[in-house]
Amino acid sequence: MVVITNPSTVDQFPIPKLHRPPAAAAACIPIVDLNSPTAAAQLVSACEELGFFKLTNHTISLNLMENLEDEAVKFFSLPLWKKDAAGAGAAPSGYGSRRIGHMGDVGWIEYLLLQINSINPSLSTSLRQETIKTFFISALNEYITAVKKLACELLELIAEGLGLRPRNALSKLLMDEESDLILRLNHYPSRESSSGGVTGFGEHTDPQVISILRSNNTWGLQVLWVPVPPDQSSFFVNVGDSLQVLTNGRFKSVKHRVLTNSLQSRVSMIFFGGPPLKERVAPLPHLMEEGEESLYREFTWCEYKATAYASKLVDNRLELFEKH
Ligand code: GA4
Repeated sequence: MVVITNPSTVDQFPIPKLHRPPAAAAACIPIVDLNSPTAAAQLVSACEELGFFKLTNHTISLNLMENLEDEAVKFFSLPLWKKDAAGAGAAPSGYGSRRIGHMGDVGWIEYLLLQINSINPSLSTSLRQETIKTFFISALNEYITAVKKLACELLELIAEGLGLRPRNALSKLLMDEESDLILRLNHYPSRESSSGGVTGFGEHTDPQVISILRSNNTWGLQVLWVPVPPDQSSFFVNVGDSLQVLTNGRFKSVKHRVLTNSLQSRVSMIFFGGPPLKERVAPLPHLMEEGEESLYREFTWCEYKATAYASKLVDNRLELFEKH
C-alpha cells in the first residue's frame, strides 16, 4: 500500500444525503460508444442532455493510462518537501495541496497542475523541476499525445454530428500551437467520515472547451450529485463553459464535484482543452438559426480565464458574460 501525505486539516462540509442507489445512478450517465456508427449522434445528444458522458471503445490502452497512474502514485508518495519543489502553490503550474485556486477554496486533495506546451506537445518549459522530469516525462508525453488526439477526434465527431463545416471547426481550437492545454493529476487520500464523505473538489463547471477524465476504480465523482460509477478503462468527458458558448447554450457545461472515499484513495488525471488566449469565444455562426442572437457578450479566452481564476469554485462564471 502506498503511504500518502495527507493534506492538512480540511473542514468537513455538509454533504446532502444521496437518495439514489448506485445502480440507478449509473443509468443516468450517458454512454458513448466510439466504435459505433452512430457515435457522432450519440455525442451530440449526450452533450445536449447532460454535458457529461462516459466514453467506451476508445483506442487508448489501459496500459498507457496505468503507466501514468503509477508515476502519479509514486510522485504523491514523495515527502512533502520534494513535492513542494515541483512548484508549491500550483500557480500556474506545479504541486498544490488542500488549496484550490486563489479564492479560498479548499478540498481533501493534493494535485499536480501541468501546463502543456503544444509545440512539443509535451511539458511546458516552465516545468523545469527535476523531480517531475525524472518521474514523469515519458509516461506523461505518451499520455498527453494520446489524450489530445482523442479530444480532437471527439470534437471532430461532434462537429460532424452538428453538421458543422469544416470538420475541424472545433478541434482547431486545441490544435493551435498556442492552445491552452492543461493536464491535472489529482490524489484524493481516503478519509473516514460518519456522513459518508467530505469534499475532495467542490462543485464547479470547467471553463475550457472539453475535459477528459480518467480515474482509478474509486468512487467519488458526482455530476449534479449523481454518483458516477468509476471505470478505469473508460474516459469521462465534460462539456466546458467555452463549448456551451460556442454552441450558444445548446450544449451544457454541467456542475460536478468529487467526494472522498472512506476506503480507497482516488487518483484521477484530467486533460483540459482550452483555446489560444487571444481566441474569441462566441457562438459558431453555422450553428445559429436565422435571427438567433448570441446569449453571450463577446469575450476572448484570456478574459474568460482571468474571470474564472478570480472566482470561487461554486460561482456561476458564465452568468457574468450572459446578455440580459
Ligand atoms: C476547474 C477546472 C480545472 O481543474 C482548473 C481549475 C482551477 C484550479 O484548480 O486552479 C480553478 C477551477 C478550474 C475553476 C475556477 C477557479 C480556477 C480553481 C478555481 C477556484 C485547473 C481550471 O482551469 O479551472
